[in-house]
Amino acid sequence: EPLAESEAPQARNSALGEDALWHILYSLGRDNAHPDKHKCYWGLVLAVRDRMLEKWASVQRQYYENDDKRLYYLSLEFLPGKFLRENLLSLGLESEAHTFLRKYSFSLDQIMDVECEPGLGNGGLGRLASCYMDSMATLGLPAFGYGIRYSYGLFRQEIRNGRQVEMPDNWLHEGNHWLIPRPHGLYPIRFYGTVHEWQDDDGTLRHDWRGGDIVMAMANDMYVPGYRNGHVNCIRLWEARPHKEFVLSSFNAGDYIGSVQEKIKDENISMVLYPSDDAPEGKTLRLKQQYFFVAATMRDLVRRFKKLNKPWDQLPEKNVVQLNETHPSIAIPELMRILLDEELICWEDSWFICQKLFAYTNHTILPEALETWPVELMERLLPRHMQIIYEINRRFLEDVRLHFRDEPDLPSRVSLISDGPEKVVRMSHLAIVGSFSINGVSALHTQILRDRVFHDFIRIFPDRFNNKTNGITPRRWLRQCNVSLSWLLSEHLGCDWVTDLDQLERIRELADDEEFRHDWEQCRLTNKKRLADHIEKRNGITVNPHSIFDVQAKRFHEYKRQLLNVLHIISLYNHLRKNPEVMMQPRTFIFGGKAAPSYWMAKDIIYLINCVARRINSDPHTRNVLKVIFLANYNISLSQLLVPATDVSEQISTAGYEASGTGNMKFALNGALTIGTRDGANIEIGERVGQDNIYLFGLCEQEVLDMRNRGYDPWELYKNDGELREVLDMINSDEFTPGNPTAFSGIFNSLLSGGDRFMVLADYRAYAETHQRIAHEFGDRELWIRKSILNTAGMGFFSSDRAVREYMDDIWGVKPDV
Ligand code: DL6
Repeated sequence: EPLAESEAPQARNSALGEDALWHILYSLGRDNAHPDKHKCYWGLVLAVRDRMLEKWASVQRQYYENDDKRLYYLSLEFLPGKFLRENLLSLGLESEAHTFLRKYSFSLDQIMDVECEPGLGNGGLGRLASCYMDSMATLGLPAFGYGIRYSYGLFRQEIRNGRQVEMPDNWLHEGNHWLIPRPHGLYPIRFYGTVHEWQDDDGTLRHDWRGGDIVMAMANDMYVPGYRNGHVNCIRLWEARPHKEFVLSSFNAGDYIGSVQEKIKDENISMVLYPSDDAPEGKTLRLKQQYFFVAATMRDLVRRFKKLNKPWDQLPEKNVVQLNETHPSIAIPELMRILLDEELICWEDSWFICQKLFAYTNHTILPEALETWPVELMERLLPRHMQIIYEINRRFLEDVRLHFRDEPDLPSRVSLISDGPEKVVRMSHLAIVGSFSINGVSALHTQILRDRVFHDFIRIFPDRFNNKTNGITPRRWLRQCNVSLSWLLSEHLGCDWVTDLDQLERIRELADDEEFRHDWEQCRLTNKKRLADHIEKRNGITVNPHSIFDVQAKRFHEYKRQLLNVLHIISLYNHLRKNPEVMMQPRTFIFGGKAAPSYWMAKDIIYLINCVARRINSDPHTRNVLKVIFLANYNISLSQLLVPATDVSEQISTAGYEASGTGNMKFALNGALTIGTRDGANIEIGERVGQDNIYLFGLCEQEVLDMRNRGYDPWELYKNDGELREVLDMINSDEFTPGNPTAFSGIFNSLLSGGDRFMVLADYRAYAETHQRIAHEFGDRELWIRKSILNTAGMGFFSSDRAVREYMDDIWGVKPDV
């Protein structure tokens, strides 16, 4: 906790470079006479960190002094991307850093290579958490992020012989000075054990959870500076530490290895991030991770609250907890346990406090992604929590029966516990019942939650549901990743757009200015050349920077339909081979993304793309006009390179399946044109950038439902569309895998005999026709650049500053402290 004002140290006023040299010698213990790029990097990190820590300490002090309401943002995942450039930018230290580096003949780009990117998330949900932390700091909110300091982040993807191979991501192998470990204040976290009942003096039945295993939670703090406002917040990531260094009994009994294994078992909890974002694996270790980080976080919240000496009913007046998905929803029974069993508050008051404290964001409607935990596992691992969940459920269902007397089936539909062959706790129901706000992440997604997924709950809690369309931070996703465009924008608008993205509207009128369009195109070309160089280095393939850069970069999942994209590429290839004389707009199709290691279909789709790429890129008849690139190990850094260089952004999920998408926002903000379905936030992007400046195609959500209800037969499409049939027959033969005709039979069958769950074939024709239009319009440079400008101009709404302001005003009730 921060020092009192009088004890606070003076802010540093030496030059950044001097401090970096000082740290190289005194903190790193290395000779600082002729620092190489590693030393320069680490020295700079420590010098920048000093400056953040000073600000952080004073901000923390301020929170206490001003008696601020605090926001706790609980997320099992964060994907911050690399820190150095971002922090320099936010703190206004970029030019000082350049001056220092120039002295030793390095560029910032060069030393950024030294930094390891923390992959502490799977994709959209984790990246959203990081964008929101950036906006919270920029808006000066008293906010705290909480998560897990995984030793191994999401796996590193390699492509070998066209297939994805997963390699461990040991991101901490060189240490990481952005993270400050706090080994002195550890919390004990209990698992298993038993519940004892006792009676207090009033005869009230009380509970006490005892025994079991104890694992220690140690904080590691990661700092998040606001953009040039002197505000610094922190994300606290918990690391599991052994309760005792060694189990003394086994150690003394001569079982040295056994005692070390106990220690390792405890540390396992924070060892690795689960690599699936849409199909929870239901493993004990995962539930342990969830409870571990939530229990430590609630300890921190309660500790800070107790310092204020306020009555318990003021807990929700001084704090609010946002649950990022259901992963942290065990926080609800955990707080109940603390209030009931430790603070001896009665059920009614405890429940009142809980329901006013928690808010829940839903990020998915895929039925397989809605989290459940077997009752049997919960009873063993968290016996007291299971009792509390039963009691929450009993009281809730009693209420439901009372208010909906003529709907006898309703209680079982909304119950927190589902009856089936295996009884499970439905975590989304727990989160809904225990929260005062439940939000979806785009207008369509929230509507689907209302109409279908949580329809019953809307009637029970009509006021709890609301929409908060996602947003992205303009600092990383424009100012940092697209330097040339940022300069052009600042030249015409001034610099305020960085924190007030609606200002971009003002470039609308410049779309008619020929000189501005010319400059715009030059910026885009610079970015495309940079990406082309990267592709040449990484993949050894030359691409034409004047071709259409068509990018689909995101997790691999059947609903995201990378398959639709590759089917269309094959049909273009066939067309070119059959009509060598036609002039076709040169196109470069670029893919990036990881598949969950156990998701075989997604991995087969990666293999298909790579096999198609190998074939097309080596065909002398087509390779000047058509290229297919798979960029391995898609992560935030790669995304920062791709986003500003993209002409066409592929957002082609089956309508009704993508909750929002945020990649769609990043590309459009940087002037890419979207080809997309009427899904997630694509719809709202279309409304903002104008329907003439986006290529929406295919079935809408209602049409998907109707078509399925009517009976959808993909074989009909196969029979009637010759071009499509030819493509499908090719993947069902050894065309792309010579000698192995069954390599893609799984894919072929899923599309035809398997019923094409994600309506790939149903949308194929509309997709192909839309691409034809795109190729044609890309050739009209004036038209295309105008559309590109109008995309950027219309994207102000999708700033995460806007989204966080909405959360702040409508849900959290916290105020900026600046
Ligand atoms: O809200 C962030 C992001 C959305 O933009 C994506 O559409 C959605 O798929 C993603 N959801 C998840 C689900 N994770 N779990 N569970 O990552 O959230």
